[in-house]
Amino acid sequence: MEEKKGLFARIREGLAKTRRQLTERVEDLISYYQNMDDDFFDELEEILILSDLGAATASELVSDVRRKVQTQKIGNPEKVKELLRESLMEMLGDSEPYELQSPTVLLMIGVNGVGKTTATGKLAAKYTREGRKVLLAAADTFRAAAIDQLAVWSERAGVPLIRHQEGADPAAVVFDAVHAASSRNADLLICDTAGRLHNKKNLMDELSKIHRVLEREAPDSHREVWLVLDATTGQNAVNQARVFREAADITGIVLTKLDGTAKGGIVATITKELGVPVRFIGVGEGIDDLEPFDARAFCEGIL
Ligand SMILES: Nc1nc2c(ncn2[C@@H]2O[C@H](COP(=O)(O)OP(=O)(O)OP(=O)(O)O)[C@@H](O)[C@H]2O)c(=O)[nH]1
Ligand SMILES: [Mg+2]
Repeated sequence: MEEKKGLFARIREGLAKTRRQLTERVEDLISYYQNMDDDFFDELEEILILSDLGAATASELVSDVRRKVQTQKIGNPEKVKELLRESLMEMLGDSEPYELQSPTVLLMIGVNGVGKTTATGKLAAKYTREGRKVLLAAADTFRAAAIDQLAVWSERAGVPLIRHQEGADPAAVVFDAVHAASSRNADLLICDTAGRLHNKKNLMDELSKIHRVLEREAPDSHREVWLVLDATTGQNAVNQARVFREAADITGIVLTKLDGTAKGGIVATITKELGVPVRFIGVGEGIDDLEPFDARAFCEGIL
């Protein structure tokens, strides 16, 4: 229970910008309109779109709120905030917390600069704290700096890192890491990959090569592919997710940088339009700034 309370508080904190903007705008709207007519609902929809809920999601939410206002004969605009939260909650549904199966190989993918390496480090620290044995693989071999950056995280988290030199074949790094993970009885091997795969074909080629290694060398490991998305890019992140989904079997999403943006509504769009569960959210640059995604905490955090 204590932990749950902490989680709610931290998610709330991370969503502060989104909440402030959204709440302010909804309250302005409420104070301006005496009754809830077409204009009121049009403006409400616009407010939601500005918080990056996405046009389709915003429109569905507003229709739902409107229906409730009519069927429940609600005349007071003050009620709208509560109805909105309720409708959002119904739309997202309750989220099951992610349960790590042992052993798991987790691939972190996503475009340049979204926060893959940072999320890798945070996850390594989190599971180590929980008593799991974690290993990292530096499968982003594009730059020496990328490998060094992951090395810093591996030290912070206190987990071993399997690395090759710059320019090495990422699949070869994964090959070595899988063997190291199995000989150390690791629960979780996290592979940080490069964001510089210029096109879909490169990405697919590299991922299928890694998957082949995993099929051959770690057939009994559970496999996860998590797409990392930067919340500050708003709808762009949703577009990225669509492209990546065509190239890879994504099993989860990590949404980063929610602390620095008022575009928190993006979570709803991703959950709803992509059907891939958001597993974790990033709420800062520190090692502890990663929270498991919880739909209820999220709804309360943004409204
Ligand atoms: N505020 C904030 N910053 C974050 C978060 N996650 C990552 N960052 C910052 O985003 C920047 C990029 O993070 P990286 O982890 O290097 O991103 P990457 O996807 O590995 O980047 P490439 O390897 O270059 O593709 C860094 O400055 C991080 O500190 C977050 O949740 N909140
Ligand atoms: Mg990186």
